[in-house]
Amino acid sequence: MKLRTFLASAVAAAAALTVAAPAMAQSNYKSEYRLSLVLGPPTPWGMAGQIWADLVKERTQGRINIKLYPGVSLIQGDQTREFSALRQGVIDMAVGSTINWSPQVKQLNLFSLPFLMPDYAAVDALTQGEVGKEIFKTLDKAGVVPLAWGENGYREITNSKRAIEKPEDLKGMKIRVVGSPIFADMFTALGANPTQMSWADAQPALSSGAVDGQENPLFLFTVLKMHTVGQKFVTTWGYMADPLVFVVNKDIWNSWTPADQGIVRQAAVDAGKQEIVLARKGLVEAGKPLLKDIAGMGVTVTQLTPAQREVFVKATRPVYDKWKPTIGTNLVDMAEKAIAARKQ
Ligand code: X2X
Repeated sequence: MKLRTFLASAVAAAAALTVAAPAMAQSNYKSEYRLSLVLGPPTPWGMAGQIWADLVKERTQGRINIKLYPGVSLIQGDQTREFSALRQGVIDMAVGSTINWSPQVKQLNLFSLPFLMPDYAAVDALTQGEVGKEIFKTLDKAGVVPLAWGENGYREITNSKRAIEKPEDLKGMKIRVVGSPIFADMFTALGANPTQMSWADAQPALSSGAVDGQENPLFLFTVLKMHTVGQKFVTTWGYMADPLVFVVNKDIWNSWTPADQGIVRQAAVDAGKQEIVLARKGLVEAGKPLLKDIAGMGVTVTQLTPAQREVFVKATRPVYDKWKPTIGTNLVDMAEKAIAARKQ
């Protein structure tokens, strides 16, 4: 009788364990995962986060619930601290620009080398090829889990003073630049007066005229109506494009079941693909409709001829050469080869 009771309770306990197992895997799940971004929806960058969050929620039946924190609000807008915060667990996950993480991961300055990537095929040759894999290994070593690539985009220069056709036109112009020192080097080489500040500080600085110009992908020009803060001149010079990277904090990643890890990874890949199409919208179609929209706002849009562009390439070449060993000579060589071999 006693034995039978014992066996029965043992069976019951085992049954309870089996039932409890999937629930237990989730009991260490957080009710909300905090996703950091600089730009929120409706920018392509913000949509990258939104699409990722939506796909994950749907495919995990709500087991993983991601909330967007645009404006890098988890770190009070200080975007150059995002990578450290991610590593430390202040941030659970992020869709971040290579520029903002470059102060901690110097290899990411690769994408900021002036005029390295002449076209979108060159960007893809890097992110979708061996170079992309190499950079993911570096990010993994640096303490985060990289999952997929997205795109902020080609950063074109805008200003309130004059049309820029040659480096001399930038002379003395106060230009807001982003957080990696390579940008200060480039704008100094071109004769401008670069001022490094966060995006949060850049917007009031543009409105008040504290700075004359800035550089960012052109969708941001239209979303923010930059012509209303005096940005009357746009030059498309395509000097660099910043990819976005979808990443998760390591402890958070390890707290998920392998099945859920697979879902989150695939959702990042899918979101990245969709977002890259959004980021290029208006810039890859014949006649570049986005440039027409901007011209329609009363803005002077200058598209450099190949010869004009070449003058900027030459003027910034010393910066390229200076940064190559810092980024890693082998990595830069690998990137140059991948670009030379790209399908156009
Ligand atoms: O600060 C910028 O210019 C932005 C929004 O493009 C980045 O975060 C790199």
